[in-house]
Amino acid sequence: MRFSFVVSAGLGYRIPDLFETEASFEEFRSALKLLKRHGFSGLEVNLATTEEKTLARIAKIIQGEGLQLVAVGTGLLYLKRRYSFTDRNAARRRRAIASVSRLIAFASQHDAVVIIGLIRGGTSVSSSSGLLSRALVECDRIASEHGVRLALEAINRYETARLNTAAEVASIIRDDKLRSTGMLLDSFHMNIEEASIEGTIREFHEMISHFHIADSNRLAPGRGHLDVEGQLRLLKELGYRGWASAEILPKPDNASAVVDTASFLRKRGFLSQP
Ligand SMILES: [Mn+2]
Repeated sequence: MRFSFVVSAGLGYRIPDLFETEASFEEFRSALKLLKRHGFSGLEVNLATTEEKTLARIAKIIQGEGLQLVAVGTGLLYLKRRYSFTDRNAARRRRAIASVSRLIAFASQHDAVVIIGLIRGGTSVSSSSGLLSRALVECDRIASEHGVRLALEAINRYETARLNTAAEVASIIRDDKLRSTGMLLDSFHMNIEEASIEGTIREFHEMISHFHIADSNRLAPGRGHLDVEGQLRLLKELGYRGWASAEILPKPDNASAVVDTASFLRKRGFLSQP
């Protein structure tokens, strides 16, 4: 198991205007330098843009800093642009799928997974679950054409009305025969939805294609009351070989979030000295 850190306009190392202003590209570069210095080898971004030129520029910075892009999040397409797989408006559904498709092509150049999170839509249930299935089947087909894995995230009920638990994610993957789609488990969401976090990891570990770590309050591990160490030991014991990304609130600030996460992981032998 290897460790990465989210850099985005929202969670993780937060740059509010990320990839929207000139200055934000320089700040992005500084963020990567800090991650590298603290021993992280991977990075996860959440993208609201699918513009070729911007994606190429992002890739160049990541490469220049010697980090690996391990996951591309798509939730900002929903949060910033209101694109969703379950929108009643067909044009917006098309735009959601087309945008994810472009990010799948981008991810394929980096061996990164593409996260399917809030792009499924938020807490209002205004459409049939058929729309969600149709979009997932199409994205799964596009992903398989590109040799990319999708990571379908179980997200808590306060953020979305659909696929809140690992069991629900597992069912849709099986029922819709999604061959390029795995599961994304997130400590923070599991703590809200699952009867047992360890039990969930044990039951579904073979389907996990990406993992998010955070403590109970979504701060760095060790700053809340979850046994994040136990979760990581269990993943390791079960042979999980993917990435675990810190997706945490940058409190009190970005640098402390990185330093606290790195020192938690290093003290417990998960991260080696940089
Ligand atoms: Mn997450």
